[in-house]
Amino acid sequence: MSEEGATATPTVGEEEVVDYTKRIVDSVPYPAVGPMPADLLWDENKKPRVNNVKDWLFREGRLSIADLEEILERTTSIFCKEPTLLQVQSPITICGDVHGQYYDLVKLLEVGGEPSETNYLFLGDYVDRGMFSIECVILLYCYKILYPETFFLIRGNHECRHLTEYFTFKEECRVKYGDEIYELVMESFDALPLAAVMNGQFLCVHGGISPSITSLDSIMEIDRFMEPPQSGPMCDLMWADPIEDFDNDEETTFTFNEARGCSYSYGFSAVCDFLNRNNLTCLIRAHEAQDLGYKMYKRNPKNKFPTVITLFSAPNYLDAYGNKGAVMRYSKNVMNIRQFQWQPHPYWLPNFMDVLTWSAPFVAEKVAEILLAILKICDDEDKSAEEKEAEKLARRQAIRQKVLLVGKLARMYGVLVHEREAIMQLKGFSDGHIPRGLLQAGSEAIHECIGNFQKAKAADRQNEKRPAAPVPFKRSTSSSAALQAAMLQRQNSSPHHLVLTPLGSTPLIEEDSSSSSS
Ligand SMILES: [Mn+2]
Repeated sequence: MSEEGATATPTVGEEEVVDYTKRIVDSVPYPAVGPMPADLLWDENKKPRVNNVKDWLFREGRLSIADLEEILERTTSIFCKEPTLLQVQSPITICGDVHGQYYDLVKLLEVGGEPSETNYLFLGDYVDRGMFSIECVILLYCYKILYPETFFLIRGNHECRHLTEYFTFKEECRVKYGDEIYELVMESFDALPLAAVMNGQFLCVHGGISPSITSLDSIMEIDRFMEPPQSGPMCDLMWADPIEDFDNDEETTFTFNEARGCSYSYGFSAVCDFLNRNNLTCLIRAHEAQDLGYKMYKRNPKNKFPTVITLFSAPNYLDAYGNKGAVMRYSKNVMNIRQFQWQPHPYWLPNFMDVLTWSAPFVAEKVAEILLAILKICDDEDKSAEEKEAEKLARRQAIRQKVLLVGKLARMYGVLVHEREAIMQLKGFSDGHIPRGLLQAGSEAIHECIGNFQKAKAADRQNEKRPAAPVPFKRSTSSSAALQAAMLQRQNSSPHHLVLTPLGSTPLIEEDSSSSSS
């Protein structure tokens, strides 16, 4: 694919023909070809040159399997040494769900500040749904290797085998790097911490609190090195949500979480109880898409500070929600929400489909059209045939039915061809199946299903649930020595005890819309 060796545009007579050795749309940059060269990736101290990595992945480049294995193994061993409940300090940028939106993650890092100069905490859900999940993992892990003491990642509900297999990440790994890399990523996920306390004041998790967690010590006691179970404290930290009527209902503590099909929904009173008991100001969590990228819940009457804040950092989630992304900056006791808009990204066919599979409906439409034409001819010729009247009628009837059927088929393929992208988006929402009857209902019905935030959210609702066919409650069967050592050590050691140093004064919230960028 070298552009240098291209010859002059060949001509036929006077007419110019397209030269396929040249770039047709030369404003689109060339993708990065081949694995990233080692000297571009590693510096002399064998640390990743993270800006090179960021650019290389941005240009759709890949790493060599060996380099990627090294990144994954080194990151896993760092995670293994971290406690289940991290202690992080401001100035810090806290981020919600990323969901494989690499081009938005690059934007997030611009908005949130240079990781060499500020601390970071990501609240999980790095993978699935978006088509650039492995790129997100690679970039975040490179930062982790570079800044292990200031750049932090905790586990979201998507960081597990069960969901990555049900959604897109496993297939993405298979297509881009192979199954062994997928397994190594899963082992790194098994080692991720589950929660963090920022400045001794804010509890940060992916989902929320749990009826089986009453103190911060009980988070530290969780043996986390495993595929997450379907219930219990570890599950709740990653899956729980605030109840729907959080701001008005002061009675409810915990109810079964219907929307997720597992874990709990927690009410204002449960949160206040937990915060007061543990001398905390606020619960910061992610896990739910927000139109503005964040949501502040009912304030604590004691300090007028929101009891819960949701952060969501995947703008225009699934290319359909039209939402903003947001991160939280916390510095010198001032909280500042920074919103950002979605960025354009390269196009992948759904489920990383190849172009031949994708174009099959075009071929089918044409074949159906040809069949239809032939059958019509047969039908016309039939009129002149000298057969008995009854036989004639029966044959006609049979042929008419075939014509009708093929005609219906042709119409369906027609809709498929013309509305293929909208349909692909819908299939992405509904586990690869097109809702029954939608193809025959035509274009308008299809576009009705892809609309604004509320409509997209409603269409996507079933994907918020924990997928059925639960995996057996299993301990990580890691081959990684670091992971095994960490598991053994945690089994044998008694939990650490936290010393909290509350800052005394109540932090301020600074509303900031000027930092919104396009
Ligand atoms: Mn989530």
